[in-house]
Amino acid sequence: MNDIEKYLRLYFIAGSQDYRHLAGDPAQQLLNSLEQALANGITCFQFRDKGVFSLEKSPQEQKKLALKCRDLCRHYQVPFIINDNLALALAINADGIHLGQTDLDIKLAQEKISKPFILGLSINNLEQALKSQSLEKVDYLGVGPIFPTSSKDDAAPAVGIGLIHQLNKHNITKPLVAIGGITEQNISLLTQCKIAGIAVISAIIQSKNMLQTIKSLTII
Ligand code: TZP
Ligand code: MG
Repeated sequence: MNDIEKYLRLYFIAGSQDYRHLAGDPAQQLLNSLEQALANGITCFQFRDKGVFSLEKSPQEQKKLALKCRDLCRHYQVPFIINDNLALALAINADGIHLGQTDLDIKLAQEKISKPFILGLSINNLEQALKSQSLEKVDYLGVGPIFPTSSKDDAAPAVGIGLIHQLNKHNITKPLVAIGGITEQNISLLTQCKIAGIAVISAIIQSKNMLQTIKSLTII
C-alpha cells in the first residue's frame, strides 16, 4: 500500500451546507464533527463547501472555515483536500484538490499544480476511467455514485458496484474510491470490490456513535 492508498481508506467529505439539520452555526458544527471524525480514524478529508446553503457567497468566511478545517487535519496528520476550487487550495496550502468531470479542466489543473499535491478526479463510467489512465498527475479516481445519494444536488444516476467490477476487469490502475450512498448497513456489499477506500458524507455527519461508524466503514 503506498501513501496515497493509505490515505484513501476512509475519506470524509463535508461542507457547511451538510449541517443544516443541526441547531447552531453550521460552520461550528462542521468543525466539531470533523474533529470527532479525525480523532476516531478518518484517513482523508475533503472540504466541499458548495451550493446555496454553503458559504460560497461569502468567500472570506468560506476561506476562514477552510483554514480551520486545514489546521485540524494538520493536527491529526490527515490530508486536507479541497473540492473544485484550485485557487483556494493553492492560497491556503491545501494538500490537494478534487475535481469533477465538469469542473476546471483536468489537463489545465495538471499544468497548474506541482507535486507533492494530491489530485483526485470523479468518474462515473468506464470511458472516463480509461481516459484518466494517461493523466499522469491524477492520483486517484472517485467512482460513483455507487448507491443513490441525497447529498449531491446534481448527482448522476447510481452506477452500483458493477462499475467497480468493470474497472477492475479493465485493469484501471489508479486507486479507486467508492462514493455515494454508502452506509454502515450497505458497506458489506463493497467488501468484494478491489478499491483503495470509500468516501462518505452523510454516514459520518449523521452518526450518533462516531467510533462505531468509523469502525464499520473502515473495510480496507
Ligand atoms: N459525489 C458523488 S456522490 C456524492 C459526491 C460528492 C455524495 C456522497 O454523499 P453520501 O451522503 O455519502 O451519499
Ligand atoms: Mg465538483
